[in-house]
Amino acid sequence: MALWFSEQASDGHRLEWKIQKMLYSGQSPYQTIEVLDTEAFGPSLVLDGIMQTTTGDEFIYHEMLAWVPLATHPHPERVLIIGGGDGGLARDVLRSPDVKEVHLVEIDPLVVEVSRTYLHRHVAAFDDPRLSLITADGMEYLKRPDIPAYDVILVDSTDPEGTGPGAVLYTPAFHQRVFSALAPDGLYVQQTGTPIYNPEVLKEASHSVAEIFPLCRVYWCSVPTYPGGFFTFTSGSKVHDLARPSRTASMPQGEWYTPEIHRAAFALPPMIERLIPPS
Ligand code: AAT
Repeated sequence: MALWFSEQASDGHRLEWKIQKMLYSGQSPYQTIEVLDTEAFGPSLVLDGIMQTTTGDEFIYHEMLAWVPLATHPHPERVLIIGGGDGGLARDVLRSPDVKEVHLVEIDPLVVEVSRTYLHRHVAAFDDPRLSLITADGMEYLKRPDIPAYDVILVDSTDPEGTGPGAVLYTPAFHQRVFSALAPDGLYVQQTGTPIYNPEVLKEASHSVAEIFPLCRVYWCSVPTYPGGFFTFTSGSKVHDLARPSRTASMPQGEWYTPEIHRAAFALPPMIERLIPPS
């Protein structure tokens, strides 16, 4: 009989994945970690029972989280990633021109180790000399007195619901720390989930970011892996408007991102506009 992994999207809706093989199962101090070889999308990382990234559709999320801000900032040389221990986001950040240095702050070294073993499509960045891996909680890292000013800060974290370590990254106190750690024309993006089922994550994060940053914009892409499909990112910027990018043509050739997709990503349905602050 076939084995299926099931994730509850809401009380009356769930997503199921046909599993070819359980590749890894373990427990870190922060979360349960599984790698499942799915029939649809290949090796995939599951944390605390929630599908985080798959080999088959990871490019949509990672290209959009990396390249929308990097095409907007005129000279993004130093980038901070919080979370993202699978390496997929760092890989795409390092594919962008101008990026000289990436600091990846991941709380859970076991996610990095397991990803390096099983998620071959994700992990090339760990061998790139421009990447520094720092094992720390993102909030605690930003409290360090000696950190440099970043051009771009990206949060690629687990969702804030539940008991996982991601919740702190959605608080106004964290957004204030991000603002302080950015250069005078720096910009910030964080994943804010699928508002079809979890509208409060986008609502609360976007209002918090808009209180602190002069510009707050929300954009989206479509990710089959995440329940609801319609997946959002919330950005805060000091100067540059992510909806009016200056360098889209210099981004690498991807599988999802294009200059037109970049601009189209800021067109939002009324049900989303109603949740977020006016821009
Ligand atoms: N690249 C897509 C994968 C993820 S996993 C998110 C990572 O964030 C995990 O490895 C987790 O350990 C790390 N993380 C969570 N909280 C913190 C924290 N406070 N500081 C540093 N790292 C943290 C994201 C998928 C998005 C899923 C959408 N549903």
